[in-house]
Amino acid sequence: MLTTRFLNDQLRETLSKRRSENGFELADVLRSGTENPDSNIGAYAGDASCYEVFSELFDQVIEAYHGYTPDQQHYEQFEPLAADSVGKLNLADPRIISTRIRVGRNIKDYPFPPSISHASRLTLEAKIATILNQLTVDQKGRYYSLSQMSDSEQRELTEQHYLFKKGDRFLESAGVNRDWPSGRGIFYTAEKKFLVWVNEEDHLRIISMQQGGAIATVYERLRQAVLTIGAELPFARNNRLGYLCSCPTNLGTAMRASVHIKLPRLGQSEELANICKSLNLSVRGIHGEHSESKDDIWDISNTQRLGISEIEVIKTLFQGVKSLLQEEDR
Ligand code: ADP
Ligand code: CIR
Repeated sequence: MLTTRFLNDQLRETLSKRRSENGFELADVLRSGTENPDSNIGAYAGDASCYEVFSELFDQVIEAYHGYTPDQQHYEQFEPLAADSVGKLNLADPRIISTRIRVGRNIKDYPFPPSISHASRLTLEAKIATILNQLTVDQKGRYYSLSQMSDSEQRELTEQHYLFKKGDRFLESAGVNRDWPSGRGIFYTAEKKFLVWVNEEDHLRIISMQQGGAIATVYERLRQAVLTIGAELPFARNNRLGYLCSCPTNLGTAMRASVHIKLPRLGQSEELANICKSLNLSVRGIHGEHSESKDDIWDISNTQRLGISEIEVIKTLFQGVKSLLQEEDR
C-alpha cells in the first residue's frame, strides 16, 4: 500500500494535527487503507483542500502512481483531434467489444463524496439534475435518481455496464456510501452513449461509450459533453494537480479511457498484467474495478491520468491496444 510506504512516525504526527477545510483529518484520509490492508493506494481526499493540507503524504503517493513530481505543472489538452488522426484512432478489430471514456469531476466549493453531508449531497443532486435535464440535441436525456428506480431497473443497467453499484469495501470505508442511495443517480441519452453518474465516488463521472473500438468518436462525444457541462458548473481544479478527485489516482485529466477486449490467449497467463504494466495500462475485470474477467474479456485502460494530456491518454490506449492485439496474435 502506497500510504504505509510513505507515512513514517514523524510525518504521521505532523499531519495528525491538521484539518482540511471540511474538517477531514489524517485518520479520515487513511481510513479506507487502514480498514482494507490489501489496498493499492489507501487514501481518499474529503475535499479539495486535502491535497494541500496533507500534501507531504499525497505528493509522494501521486509521484509513485502517476510518476509526477511536485515541481511539475499539469497541462490540459482536451481538444478536438486532428482530422487526419480520427480515422486512425477508430479501431475496427472484432475483438474490441466496446469503448468507454470517462472523466471524474467535482464541483468547486462542495466537499467530495467521502465527506459531503446528506443535505449538501441532496442540494448538489438537484442542481446537477436541473442542468442535465436541460441539455438538448445529441446530449438530450433524462436524470434518474436511484431512490426512484426499482432494484431490477438498477440491476439491469449495472449488468449492461451503464450504472454504478453501491461502493465496494474500499469506498465503504472511505465514507462514499453514507446515506446510500440518497442523492445519487444517473443521467443518460436515449441511446445510452452519453451518461453522467451523480454523487458516486466523485460528484460527476461524465461518460461516453459505445460498442466497438471507435476511440476517436467516443472521445469527441465526451469532449463536447464536458464542455457543455463545464459551462454550467465550476469544477474543482488547480494548475498543479488538474481536476481534483476523491481518489489520488484520478487527479489531472481524471480520464479513464478503456476498452473491453477479448484476449483468450494472453488472458490465460500472468503475462497480461506484465505486458499491460509495460504499456502503462491497467487491467480490470468485466464489471470494473475489483471485479473478475468473464469469457476472456478484460477492461484495459490508461493508468496515468496526471502529467499527461487528454489526447495523450487516448493515444496511450490506442497504442497499447494495438500492441496487445499483436502480442495476442503472436
Ligand atoms: P470507473 O470507470 O469510473 O473507474 P469502474 O471501473 O467501476 O469505474 O467501471 C464502471 C463500469 O463501466 C463497469 O460496469 C464497467 O464494466 C464499465 N466499463 C468500463 N469500461 C468499459 C468498456 N470499455 N465498455 C463497456 N463497459 C465498460
Ligand atoms: C485502493 O487503494 O486500492 C483503492 N482505494 C482503489 C484505488 C484506485 N484504484 C486503483 O489503484 N486501481
